[in-house]
Amino acid sequence: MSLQEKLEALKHETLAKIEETKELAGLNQIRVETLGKKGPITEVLRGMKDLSAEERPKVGSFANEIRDIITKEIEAKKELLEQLALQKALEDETIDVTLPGKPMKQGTRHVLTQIIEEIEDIFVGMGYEVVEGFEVEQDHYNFERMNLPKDHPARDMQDTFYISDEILIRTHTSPVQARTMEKHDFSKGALRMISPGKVFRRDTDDATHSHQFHQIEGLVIDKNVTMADLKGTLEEVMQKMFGADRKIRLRPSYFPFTEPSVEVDVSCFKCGGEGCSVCKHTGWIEILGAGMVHPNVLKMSGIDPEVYSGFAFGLGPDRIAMLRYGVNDIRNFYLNDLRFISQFKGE
Ligand code: FA5
Repeated sequence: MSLQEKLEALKHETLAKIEETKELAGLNQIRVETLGKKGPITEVLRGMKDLSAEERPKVGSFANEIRDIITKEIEAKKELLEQLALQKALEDETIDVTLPGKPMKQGTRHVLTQIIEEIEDIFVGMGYEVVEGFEVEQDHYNFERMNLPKDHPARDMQDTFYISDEILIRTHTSPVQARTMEKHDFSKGALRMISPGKVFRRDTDDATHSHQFHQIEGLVIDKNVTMADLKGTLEEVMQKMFGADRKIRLRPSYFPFTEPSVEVDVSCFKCGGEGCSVCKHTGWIEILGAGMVHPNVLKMSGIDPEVYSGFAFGLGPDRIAMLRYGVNDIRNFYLNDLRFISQFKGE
């Protein structure tokens, strides 16, 4: 077989292979095998040195022609295969927008968070600052600075989880009072703050007591603050929370950190004061503890009780949530039972 015949046969064989191949990888292999350095065309071109001067240019240009034809065919096939691959990928990724969607369940904020945020909004609207305290607290701030020295019998009112002799998990949010008072710069004006958070007591859990619950502390210190300010402020807050017709009443009470101390009742929002199961037929609901800040507490925070006075209060959002939604067991708030929690959708 002459060189030309060999080249002609090679062309037919290669074009048939190109035609047949369906993969880019296979096409590349054909290119390497046919046109590569060890391929048959290179071999033919190498063998030209043995040809006569007359034949050499003819065979040379024929070999080049065949190489060009094969190269073009490979390029064309490559483009075709690439297009087919793209088309297939597009088909595979097609999204059927008419398929029904999967419904997503929307979560809600916990009912206690909702109540706390609602109370925060009311106080912020009245010019109060929201302050964070520590859940792990020193005995010093939780008790001593609240006028409850180590041997004070009123410590029994709040059974305490101690971590060491000096460290505990706070039994109320009142330590935030002391921490805020000692930092406040009164030359810049009055101190008005609330502080919401978790508190802990070694109470036995029952329907109305939990070893972990929430409180919102409130504190106002300025010149000439009186009991009337306390009453007016709390009445306004209760009306914003429970309706414009609400009234409050103060009953004498005892807290070591306030003098005088009061227990605050709000007229029943369910029956309007006539008596029902929510207010245990008294017409009133006990809602928080409060009082005028004890002079000892002011002194211990570096504030002169002859110049400044103030009021403080502590309310329990868990109890408020129970009253408002008719929840008869406080433990429901802490069980993470979605059947219970998801009833409170919030706004
Ligand atoms: C106090 O803790 C005072 N620090 C409140 C205070 C602050 C008075 C500032 C004066 C001035 P008391 O122990 O009464 O007070 O608790 C306050 C509120 O927390 C109660 O009215 C009640 O709503 C709630 N509370 C108390 N113990 C529990 C409990 N085990 N579970 C749920 N809520 C409770």
